[in-house]
Amino acid sequence: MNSFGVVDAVTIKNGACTDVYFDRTEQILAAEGRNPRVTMEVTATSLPWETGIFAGLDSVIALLEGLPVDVEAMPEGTPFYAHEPVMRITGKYRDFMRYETALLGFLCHASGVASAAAAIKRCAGEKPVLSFGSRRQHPALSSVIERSAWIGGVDGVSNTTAPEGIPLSGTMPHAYVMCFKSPVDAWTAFDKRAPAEVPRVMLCDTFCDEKHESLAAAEHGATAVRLDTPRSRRGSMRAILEEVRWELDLHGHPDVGIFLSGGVTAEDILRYKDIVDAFGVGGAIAGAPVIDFSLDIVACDGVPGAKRGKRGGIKQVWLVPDGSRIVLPITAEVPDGAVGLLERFIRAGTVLQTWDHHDARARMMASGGITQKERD
Ligand code: PCP
Repeated sequence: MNSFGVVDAVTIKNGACTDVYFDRTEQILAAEGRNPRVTMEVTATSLPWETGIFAGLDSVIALLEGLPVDVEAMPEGTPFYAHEPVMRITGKYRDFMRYETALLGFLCHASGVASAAAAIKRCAGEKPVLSFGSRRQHPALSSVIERSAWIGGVDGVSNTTAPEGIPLSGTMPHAYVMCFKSPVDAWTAFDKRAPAEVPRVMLCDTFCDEKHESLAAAEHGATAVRLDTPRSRRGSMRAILEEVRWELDLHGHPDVGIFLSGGVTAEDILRYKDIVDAFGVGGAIAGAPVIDFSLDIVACDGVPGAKRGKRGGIKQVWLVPDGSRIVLPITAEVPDGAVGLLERFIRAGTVLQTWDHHDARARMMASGGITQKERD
């Protein structure tokens, strides 16, 4: 454990980051000489949206590599539905049981962020969505959050620890503007000093009315104005946005875009996307509800069966040529032309596939991603 309260990677890899009931179970099973060969599947029985986007597999593979287990899973970026197994692990139970806590944590969190990002991006359509929310979670999770948001389809992220190749976005905080005598001084200095490739998105709500600050920013080099209007001032955000757009157009700045941030939700995006050019989304992505995955035995010493509430037997999720999906026992006949979504990633502890977050994002994009907005 380091000084920030972060459990280190070695502790996780050793299986020491676990729930105490696994310690007790392990000891008693060993004393009783029990260690059945099991297959366990990861499923969610309900989702925050009709579809989820699977993420976090990279960490699970790193966790299980070297253990005497086989692992099949959906590749990262694959959409999934409730009751579909997204992963299965086969091996002697005591050889991997204590990793359940960490592996579910990896999948529940990353898939929750990726699913929220995909749902929000679907609402925004062609309008860019940027992940601004790493500050809403423990900083040790920043890279995971940005990676998952990228897999879910956001157009850029703000945290500098994001994995390689993910575009970084963000220009200035309110504190920057307050370091100058006036917003105009702040924008002018930014325009003068910031690298040429950084968009001139000027923050326009620090002291004054959004309309007047936006006009001033447009006259001092802004390519877009960012409105982060405090909740206490948002009588009607729609009216503020329309007024800013009107005045910018009236004064010869139709090309200056409007960027909205500050507590933006999927509903806000649907409400304002006709007038807003890009969105910065924090908590609605970084603080997304986790996917409620569980890991359950579905076969024990060759006998199919599961606990109450779960479906027994080893399964495959088939994508059939008409685009529909079906979950069948692994022993069932393969539907004509169907492709199995669970692929082998580990055989007897050896990792068989490599990929990265860009591959996962491409898979999500090609699949069509989230298929329905938030359920009621
Ligand atoms: C931060 C940033 C975005 C916010 C966070 C996104 O705002 O400017 O607008 O997170 P959210 O969607 O959860 O609100 P502030 O914390 O107000 O920081 P600053 O004034 O420095 O921009």
